[in-house]
Amino acid sequence: MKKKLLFIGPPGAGKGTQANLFCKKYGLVHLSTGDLLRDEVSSGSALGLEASEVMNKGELVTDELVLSIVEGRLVNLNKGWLLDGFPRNVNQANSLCKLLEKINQPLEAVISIKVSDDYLIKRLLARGRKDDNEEVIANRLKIYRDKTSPLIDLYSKQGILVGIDGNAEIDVVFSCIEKALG
Ligand code: B4P
Repeated sequence: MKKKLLFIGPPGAGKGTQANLFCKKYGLVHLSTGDLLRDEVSSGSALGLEASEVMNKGELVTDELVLSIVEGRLVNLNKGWLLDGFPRNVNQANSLCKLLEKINQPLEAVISIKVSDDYLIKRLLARGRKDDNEEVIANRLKIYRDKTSPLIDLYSKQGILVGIDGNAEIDVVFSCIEKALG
């Protein structure tokens, strides 16, 4: 089973859902930049306050902030890790590449979870987080298309990308991911 992983997909694709299941079953460390940022917001810190305003509009927080959060956590993880929601643009992908080279832990696979827009919107509205309303979802989808989706091509060219149909039930999607990484 591959153990240095990245899950990529539009908002609501189920990255967090699948990453949680996968890390529990296979003992990997789950690094979700969304969760880490929400923890920062809950702590009430100045950084959290700044991040909260950006996240509530569906924008990406600054690369510097996200990188500082990820960098410290990736070092000394030898058992395996799963990046969920990071990188989200080419600059973050380049920084990740340099960081992984430095710590000599190359990415083994990238799972790209694909879900139709109708279904994404339905799921996010049903979840109802602060950034899950129609206007903000539309902005998040646009940012995904403009900034994040070019990474699919980048990882595909490196030969480590696997596309997964994320429209199905959670356990069906999970089985497909297990097969792809086995
Ligand atoms: P994230 O926390 O990464 O959230 P997400 O993309 O909206 O959700 P995800 O795809 O993980 O969906 P989930 O499993 O929860 O990002 C939030 C914000 O943080 C961003 O907008 C940005 O502002 C900021 N941010 C994060 N990372 C950043 C970075 N690197 N750089 C800059 N900014 C960053 O699933 C969604 C819902 O669908 C759930 O309710 C789930 O139960 C349901 N669901 C999942 N799979 C399903 C299935 N197969 N069938 C039915 N329902 C399903």
